[in-house]
Amino acid sequence: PVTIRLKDYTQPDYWITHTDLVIRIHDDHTEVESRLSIERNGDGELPPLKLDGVDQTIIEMTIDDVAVEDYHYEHEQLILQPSKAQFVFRAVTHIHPNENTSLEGLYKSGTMYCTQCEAEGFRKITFYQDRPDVMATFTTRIEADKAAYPVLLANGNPIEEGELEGGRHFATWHDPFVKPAYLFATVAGDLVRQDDTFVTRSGREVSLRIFAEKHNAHKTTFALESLKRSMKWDEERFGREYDLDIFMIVASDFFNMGAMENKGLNIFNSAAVLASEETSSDDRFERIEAIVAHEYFHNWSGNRVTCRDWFQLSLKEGFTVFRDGEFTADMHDRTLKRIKDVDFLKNYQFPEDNGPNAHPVQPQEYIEINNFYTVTVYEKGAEVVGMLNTLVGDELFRQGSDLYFERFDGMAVTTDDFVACMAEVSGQDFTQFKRWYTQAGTPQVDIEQAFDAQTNTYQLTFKQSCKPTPGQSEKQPFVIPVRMALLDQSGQELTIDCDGDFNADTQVLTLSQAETTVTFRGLSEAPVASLFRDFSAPVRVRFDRPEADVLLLATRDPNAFNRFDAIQQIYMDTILSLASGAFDRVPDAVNAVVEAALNDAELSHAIKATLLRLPTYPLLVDNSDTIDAQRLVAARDQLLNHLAVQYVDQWQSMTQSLASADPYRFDAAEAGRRELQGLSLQYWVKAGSDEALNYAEALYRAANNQTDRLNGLSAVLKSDDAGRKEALLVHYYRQWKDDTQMVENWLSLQTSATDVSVSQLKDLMQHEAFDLKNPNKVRSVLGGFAGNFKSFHDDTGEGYQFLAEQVATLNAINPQVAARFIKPLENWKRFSPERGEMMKSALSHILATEDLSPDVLEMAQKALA
Ligand code: B3K
Ligand code: ZN
Repeated sequence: PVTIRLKDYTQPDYWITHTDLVIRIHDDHTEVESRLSIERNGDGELPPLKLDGVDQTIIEMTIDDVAVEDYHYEHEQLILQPSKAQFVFRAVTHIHPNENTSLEGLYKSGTMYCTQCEAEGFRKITFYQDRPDVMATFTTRIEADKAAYPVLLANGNPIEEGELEGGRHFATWHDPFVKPAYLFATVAGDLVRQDDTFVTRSGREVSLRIFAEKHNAHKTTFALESLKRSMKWDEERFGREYDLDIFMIVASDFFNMGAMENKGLNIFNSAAVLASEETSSDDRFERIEAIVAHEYFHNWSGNRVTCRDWFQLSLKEGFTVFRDGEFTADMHDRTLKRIKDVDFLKNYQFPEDNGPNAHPVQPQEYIEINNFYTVTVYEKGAEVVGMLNTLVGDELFRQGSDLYFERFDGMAVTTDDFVACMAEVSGQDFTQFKRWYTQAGTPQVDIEQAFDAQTNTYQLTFKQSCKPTPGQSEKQPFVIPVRMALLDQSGQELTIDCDGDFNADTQVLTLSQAETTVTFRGLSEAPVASLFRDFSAPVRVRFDRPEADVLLLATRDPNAFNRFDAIQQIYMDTILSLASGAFDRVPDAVNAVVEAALNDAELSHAIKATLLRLPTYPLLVDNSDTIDAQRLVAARDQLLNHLAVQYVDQWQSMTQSLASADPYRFDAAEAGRRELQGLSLQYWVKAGSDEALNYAEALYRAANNQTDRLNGLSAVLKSDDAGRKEALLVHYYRQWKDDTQMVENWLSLQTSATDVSVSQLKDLMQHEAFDLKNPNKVRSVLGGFAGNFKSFHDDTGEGYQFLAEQVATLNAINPQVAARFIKPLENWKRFSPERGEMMKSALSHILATEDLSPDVLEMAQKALA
């Protein structure tokens, strides 16, 4: 396999200005006829034309209607020599969607045909310059049997439809907006649809349609409502209006990721779009709303303005994640959204940045681009955009965004172009800031404080450093915005007067040196610094300070995010100290913060739940040097038990008082109530009474919505009552076996919410509900298991080998999905040597597999390096 490098980027030799496709679907093959209007880029001698193409049988090729005889095919490219600078290349090829288990290109999902082209799937449909800087208008005609595939869709606006011989029919779509091939989509199926309309702010009426196979058809309303909210919000917050006459979403049961922003025709993983209160938990509702918004927002940040090359992926993904985050914050609860996002970042991105696959937000090289749709490119990328927002302020950020969309509309550009717009509107120089795009690794900020009662001054010294990452041994200092306050002993914010680079309007102190000392004046007593409020920069902070300071923040910081952060720090230190043997019991400080949270009448239910939840295993692993996995499990359990027993009366009364018989409503307040009830119930059950278990079972059985049902069921699954667990799982499957999303949940509950052994996993994979060709099912079982810290890291280590075997099998079916399951093994160096060896040997097993795809090869090689 070849390594592609950013520094080798050159423009293509030819442009494709218009792409005309006819796709003829037949049962045993699909015929694709393409007419590409091609133009030389530049002048001088005509270079060869190189078109990407894989898994196609060539039937016919012409240039300006003359048959092409002279061509060759190497390294997955068709190479031919044009004799003119402008011509029409026509190709007729055959492909086999029914055999396409990679779910990339055109493939069969259940009863329908659909496509996935990002990043490089279009080359599986027709020969093309399959790169994002080649942008064309598209006309797509699709033909299929009318009875089996009554619905025929493609990008753009519908322009014609009609009957054909032999019971077939066709539809033609035209997309007037230039786009790269990765945004192409087409769908043929027997689909049910739900319609609506949206009137844009300039008064254009847009038809909205959501399509699903019949078995999924009753679950589209919530996504449609989410779509309308997204369209309105993007007009108001970012001034972005929709452009085509129609916007469509199609739900597919077989899908490699969450969803895809194809122009005017988004295709979604069913699990990321279909919702009903009976089958979707509150978390799922929120996630669906966010994904619908995310894909819709791509219409501007991604489609109208796209990426020059795949190294610029974060240009669209980081920015769009930032945009969908703002949307969710506006729709629900800003602090809660921030807490969840940061938790996600620390759980997934920090470990990535701290492991063998660490890469910059703008990677410098790749073998398989699909491996770079990572939490670094997406979530850290969004943090980087967020820091730009923090540095320029909301108003200038909006101006910069407007400038970006205007200046680059219809173009394929770079992250530099984006930052340049922010620099231009603000007059700030972001040269140093751009290191966030090019340097991998999470910076660490070490902080020291000193108070001088003589001069009434307080000093903070910040030292930043960043550990080496693969290929980058030296790091230059980052620009780090520190949103901050100084608190007095009652938690009141003091006025800041200092000699640092401090912006009084935004309360942001900006660090740009390796070491910075800031002196704060006019303080009669030592303040407590509340730093990195709302997580103003994606850094690790080390600040050894008196326990009293941390307790003040954990109980009184008016910034709820920092309060959460301080409590998490206390939980984390406690668990790690219990695991290492430094503590033999839970310290009083924990009781103090838990009691403060439990008794705080001002807190919303949702925030209270976040304050009472213990840090997850990935976070604990990421914060310790070497891990003895089972001691960590015991330590976390010890704290959980302690809290369960110590506050059992509160857990019981909270569980009972938070019950509600009202009809289900999904909104921030109700979701928060259910979340806190679920958490209290878990603690209550953990304290060990039958009364609690009976309550959990009753909650499950009486539930009229999936959140309550899962709250009850998860509490039971965490208990030792094997008979009850089994009974509820059998009941669940009987009740819901015809509902795809519910079956996926059922699979993942058994692998993630309770202890599970490899032999149980093997049985589960033999169950009628399982299908190795279906990524959602695979994720439910393997993903659930790999995230089940206690079971995955059990003493035998057989889970590692089992996962490796599955990766080897999946490699031949769906390389993209297979490669994702290498991640759970990649941080083997952080575990105790014996365990690390077992994980490593599983990785070696993967690497020894025959016919490894580039996807799996790249990930396994890196993990072992
Ligand atoms: N852009 C797609 C992801 C494509 C992944 C290709 N392996 C979804 C999204 O980020 O919106
Ligand atoms: Zn995206």
